[in-house]
Amino acid sequence: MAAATAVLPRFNNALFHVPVWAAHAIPIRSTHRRRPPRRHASQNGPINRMPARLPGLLPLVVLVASVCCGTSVPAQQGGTVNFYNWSDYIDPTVLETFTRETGIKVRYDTFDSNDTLETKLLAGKSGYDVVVPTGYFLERQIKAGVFRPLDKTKLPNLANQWPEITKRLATYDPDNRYAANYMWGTTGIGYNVGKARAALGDVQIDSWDIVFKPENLARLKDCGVHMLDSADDIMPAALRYLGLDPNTTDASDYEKAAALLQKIRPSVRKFHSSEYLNVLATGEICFVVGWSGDIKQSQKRAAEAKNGVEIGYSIPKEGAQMFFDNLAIPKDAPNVAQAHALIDFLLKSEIAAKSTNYLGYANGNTPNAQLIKSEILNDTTVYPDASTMSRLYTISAKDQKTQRLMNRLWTRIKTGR
Ligand code: N2P
Repeated sequence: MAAATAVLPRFNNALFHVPVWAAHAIPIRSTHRRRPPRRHASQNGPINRMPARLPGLLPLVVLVASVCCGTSVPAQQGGTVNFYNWSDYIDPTVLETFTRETGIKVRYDTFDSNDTLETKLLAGKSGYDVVVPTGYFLERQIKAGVFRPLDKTKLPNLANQWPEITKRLATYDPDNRYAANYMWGTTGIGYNVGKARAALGDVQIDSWDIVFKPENLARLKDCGVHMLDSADDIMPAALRYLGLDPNTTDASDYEKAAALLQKIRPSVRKFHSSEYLNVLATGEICFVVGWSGDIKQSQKRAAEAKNGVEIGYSIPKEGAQMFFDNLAIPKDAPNVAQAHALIDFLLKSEIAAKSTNYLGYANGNTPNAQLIKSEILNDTTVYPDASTMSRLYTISAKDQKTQRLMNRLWTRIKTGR
């Protein structure tokens, strides 16, 4: 179908266009919604997500899918796909629908750190068929030869990908040979509106000042501060705050960022990259430097619990990291056909939109105004407008020496030494 595009009035930069064909797409309605079991990297173990079989409905589902959406329906393949994804990064009904439509079972494991994924990929024989590295990790993992090129003939839904995002991804994966974007987001500030106001007074939480001025973060210490356990997210934020290049390779810049982080270290209760989603929602912590969609999910969870907790997410005005998380197939993946089937499924317009609606992250497809909830599409902290976009920076793969220095400093910061 012709991908004529119309510019949404608010998205007045070259990046944001919404396709006219979106008007023809019909969203899939899930019959039930339940929360994914919370799994941390430490609890990993395969989950067999084969749903109850619905043989009588299957032909109908296939027929509806092929009539309504104009996308190809994968053949009934069967088999298994081993999917290793970030925690809190899937709507479980998406995997159930995939299995129902394709007969392919999904064994699903999660991680909450690129380093964990990288260790497995570099060791080889991970047993995974689809993995989700962030752009700058993808870049060096491609160089290390750990992925198999995508067979694009098996991925018709690549046509749905947003050319602007594909282009950005190509800075990590030249010619987009190895990966397709799944979701993208930002690293910013999540906060409990009431508790933050009580601690800080009526100030706008729109600056890294709240994090990096020790006297500010100290005010939040008692209600609970978490920070991502990710040097690749926190170090660049500190560099940017100091007016330095978040991609610097100058060792003395990293020393300066580390010195800044040491000063706020006493106010951080925990460095952890997935626990905050839950404890921010319950009110056990009041502040986090975390990932946009996880904080959005926390917000939703608190609202659903009607526990009086209101969560805000802010992209600090000094600028924040924009990251791209991507679907790729390890070179030694045991189930290559099933891996392609899963990737293609995740790129379907209605499935990607469903994921975004559930996760609060923007996806790699051209935004579809008919399928993505308007409150998400109009949320400039999820789909940034031109002025927000101009403040976002991206990270590129570091040379080994810089990466080692950063990791060494990070360990020192975390242990408070
Ligand atoms: C999902 C976190 C993904 C963002 N929980 C990290 N790149």
